[in-house]
Amino acid sequence: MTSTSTPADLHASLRGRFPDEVCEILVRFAEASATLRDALAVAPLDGMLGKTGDVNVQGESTQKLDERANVIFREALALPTVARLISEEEDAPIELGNGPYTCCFDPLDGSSNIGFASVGSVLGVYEGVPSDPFSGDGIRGRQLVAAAFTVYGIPTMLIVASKTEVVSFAFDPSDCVWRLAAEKIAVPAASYTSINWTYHGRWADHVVQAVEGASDGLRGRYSGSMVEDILRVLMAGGVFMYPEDSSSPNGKLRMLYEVNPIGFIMEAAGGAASTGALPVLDVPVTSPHQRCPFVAGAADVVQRYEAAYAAGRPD
Ligand code: AHM
Repeated sequence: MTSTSTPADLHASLRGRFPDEVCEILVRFAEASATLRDALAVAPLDGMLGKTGDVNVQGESTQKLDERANVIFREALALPTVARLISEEEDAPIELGNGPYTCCFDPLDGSSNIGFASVGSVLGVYEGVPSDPFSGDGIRGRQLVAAAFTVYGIPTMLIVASKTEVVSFAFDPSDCVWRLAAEKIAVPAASYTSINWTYHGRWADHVVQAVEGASDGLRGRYSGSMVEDILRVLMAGGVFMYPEDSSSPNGKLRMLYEVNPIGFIMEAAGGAASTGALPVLDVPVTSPHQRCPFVAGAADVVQRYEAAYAAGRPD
């Protein structure tokens, strides 16, 4: 379904699906995404491609656009209803106040593709996070009340999920607004398998069996930007996998602002998201940048992965 959408209409499309305060957070995320889209579009012309020379808390070289994106989202999401922000680009949580929500974001996902291919942004909105978030049992993905991600490609897409529904918006550059593109998105039957096969030699035997079992009969597509690969899985069916390997024993992707928001969106679209052993949304997160293995997509394919993983796993 297509309909016109002004910024107010974006808010109206989200109202009814979310409390007003969550709508406001999601609208801010959409507006910040539009700002970042503009910056990405002219980056080859204005000296914004390339590295800063700094290394972030993950040990990765920071690019100029990573820093720019972080500032854009940090400023946009600093609302009175938000108690803290947790960003991939910040060492520690940014404490803001006593609001009910904790916003976790990856300002620029797929950094290695900046200037070459699609990149994106990811947001998770958590509720009920204690004032000392990583004490005790930590945070769980089940505390998410909303999640969203943007893919800066052609088209530029915004995907937004509540616990029960996934909707998409496309950015219309002719008048710079987000227009409703699709409602009630459901992961279709599997088509594509999305994984970095060059890591095959680093996988344990049970991971090899699980990856090959899940991929059986599917066609390979992998971009190096999770957001792009996840958008394909959501719209065209299949599975995205970033399992543990000998170089990354807990996988690469971070739970609070990558794995959990995407897992929440997959479950809301009727799919599934797993570490291989259990749903990602049930894993306790006890540090801001905690990682976990990640398999997300059509429920039957994820179940196939889990079954092969359990059967082959050493005791
Ligand atoms: P980033 O936060 O540095 O962009 O890393 C996350 C990205 C994902 O978008 C993508 O799925 C993955 O890293 C690709 O990693 P690899 O190059 O190991 O396949």
